[in-house]
Amino acid sequence: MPLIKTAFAESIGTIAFDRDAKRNALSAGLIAETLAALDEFKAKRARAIVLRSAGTGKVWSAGHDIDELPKADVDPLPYSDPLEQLLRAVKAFPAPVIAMVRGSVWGGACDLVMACDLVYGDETCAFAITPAKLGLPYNVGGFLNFMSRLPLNVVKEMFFSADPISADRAERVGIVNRIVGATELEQTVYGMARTFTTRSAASIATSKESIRVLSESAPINPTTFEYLHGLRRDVYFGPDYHEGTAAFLEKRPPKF
Ligand code: LCV
Repeated sequence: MPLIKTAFAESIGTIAFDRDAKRNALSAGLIAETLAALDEFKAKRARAIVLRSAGTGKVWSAGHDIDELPKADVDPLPYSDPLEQLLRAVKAFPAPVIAMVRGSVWGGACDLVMACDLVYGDETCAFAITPAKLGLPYNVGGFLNFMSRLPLNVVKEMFFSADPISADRAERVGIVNRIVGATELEQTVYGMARTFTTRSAASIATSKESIRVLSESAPINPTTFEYLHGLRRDVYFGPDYHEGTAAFLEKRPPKF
């Protein structure tokens, strides 16, 4: 069974997560299909991509597939992690990627939405980043993804509380470009995508790549990187990561 649905019309590629049984958790399989779809749309010279859920359920995506997280004592979010590969592919895609969000967005899926170029949601959308619930250390690229978009106090509220930011606040703090009514969301998103198809693809691709390079240019020296890596190791070798992932799998609240 495919884990995503895709469509291509008017030079716009659509990728819809279709794994509702697991609340569109971003498994390696689902991500592999998504990366293949992005490659196909790149070959077709897509002028815009829409990333959405195939369903109309309460959850856009439950984030990283927790069943696939290493159970302990291993970096849970290494550079090679499929979700990290997807974040880089979205940021490198040579046309705008628009997240169309209905329902709640959790963990790494929130990072994915923040990696998209534009985000539109309806009043049911909500956004949570959840390493504090799983007892795991997020990674440097992920922190920078949030810090380059949101005020630090909002970044800290999200990472410390792991609580969802509701639709109206998400618009106020800048997680989304716009919140529109549920019945207008699709036409708003595809209307913006169609606008991109009438503009210079070369100019847009250069703007997107230049903004990516400049926004990611956070100079840190090797000692600082080693220090940050050491902080992360202390957590993923620690007791909380064991407890956080076990609690989820045993369907009980974690005891930190
Ligand atoms: C695997 C799942 C998942 C899931 N993985 O439905 O940001 S970080 O650092 O934490 C990063 C590592 C990350 O992204 O971690 C994942 C963070 N995600 C979350 O914390 C969300 C966990 N899920 C939930 O809180 C609930 O499932 C929500 C609120 C999303 C939906 O609740 P709902 O009551 O609608 P269930 O909880 O009953 O889930 C339905 C099925 O989906 C599985 C879950 O185990 C269940 O499977 P079974 O029916 O086989 O029991 N599922 C949900 N999320 N991230 N599997």
